[in-house]
Amino acid sequence: MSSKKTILLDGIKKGQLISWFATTQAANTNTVKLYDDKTTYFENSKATVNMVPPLAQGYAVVEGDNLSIDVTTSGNCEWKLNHSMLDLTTDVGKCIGKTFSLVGEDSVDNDFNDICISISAWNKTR
Ligand SMILES: [Ca+2]
Repeated sequence: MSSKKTILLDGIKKGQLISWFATTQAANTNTVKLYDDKTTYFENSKATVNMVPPLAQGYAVVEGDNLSIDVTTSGNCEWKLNHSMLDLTTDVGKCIGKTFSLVGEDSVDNDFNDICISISAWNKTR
């Protein structure tokens, strides 16, 4: 048995510049895929309790719509995922981007270090 969940990164849009950092600290083989309807930005797997090296890190300009993340674990438990999407704002409150954070638990000890993903997205001005 394995568990796969998909999260739509609604709020991060085509044309924004994104950067990402993802890692795992898990005995199971955990996989993260970041993609939209035009391209896949990365799809990597890790199966080690060492948090380094990271699962993935990089940047891109978002090419399509419906930017999404798939997280898959080879373990026997259903993923428990906590995630948030926040506005990046100017000093007067204008929204100029988003930050997305996710942590996940793939087993029963509830340390929520089995997956960790951070994505920042900024509006491109030209
Ligand atoms: Ca755990």
